[in-house]
Amino acid sequence: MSDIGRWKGKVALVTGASSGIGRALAERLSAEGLTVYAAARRRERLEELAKSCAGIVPIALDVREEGSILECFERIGAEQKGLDVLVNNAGLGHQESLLDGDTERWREMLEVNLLGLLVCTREALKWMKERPEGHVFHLGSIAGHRVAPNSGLYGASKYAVRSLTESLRQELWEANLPIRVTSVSPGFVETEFHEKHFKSREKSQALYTTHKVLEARDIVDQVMHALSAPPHVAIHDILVRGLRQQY
Ligand code: NJP
Repeated sequence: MSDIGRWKGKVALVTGASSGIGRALAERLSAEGLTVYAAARRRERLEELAKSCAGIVPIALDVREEGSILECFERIGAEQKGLDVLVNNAGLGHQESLLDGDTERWREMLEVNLLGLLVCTREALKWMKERPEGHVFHLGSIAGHRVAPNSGLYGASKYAVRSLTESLRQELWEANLPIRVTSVSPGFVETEFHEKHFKSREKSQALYTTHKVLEARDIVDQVMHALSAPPHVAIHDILVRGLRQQY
């Protein structure tokens, strides 16, 4: 039977919690009684969030800096002696052509969407092993399921996230660890993502009028569904799009 109650009192880390899906997830997990370390670079946003939600602990994190990730986990380890849930949500998608794209923007996508996710996962697992049950979530993308126009390196990074999800599952199986891993691949969700993607507020707003796109809480519902599944049930791969999203 599904049971979110068993996570009450447990500890979660959500990366990219200063906006969009990450913020909504931090709010929901704290409402379910978890202590949530809400991590991102924009600290003032996190502090504001912590003021309105008991159980949220703001923590500065730049996933492009290994030192910053290590500091974050040192603090969680010192304060909690373990970690039960990791949500690798920090991510971004610049629209950069493969023909003449900017190397620094390619690098940022690779470092945030992939390297940061890898280092956070490795460090989290050290603490999760101390717990009777653990769950790692990777925020992937529908762009990791089919090659869409202009998805370029962003799509490639999200294909890699799916591949890493399965590789991690296999390694956890080999190690006989009671830790589940789930990749959640959204279609269009109204957050700050598209404004950065298009470098234009108008274009992002125009996208949201083409059909009823997903809301951050729709993705939160998917995460909660996988988290609350009984311990022997591993929901591995979730793809969710708005009903009227064409591709
Ligand atoms: O986007 P947004 P979403 N270090 O822009 C953080 C995937 N997705 O919620 O550091 C640490 O509102 C940034 O924090 P800050 C997408 O690929 C989305 O939609 O303060 N954190 C912010 O909190 C991503 O993996 C859609 O700037 C860093 C967060 O990331 C996930 O969903 C569709 C960071 C981004 O919040 C959440 O994106 C899809 C760094 N260096 C997949 N750089 C969609 N929205 O339609 C960024 O298929 N962040």
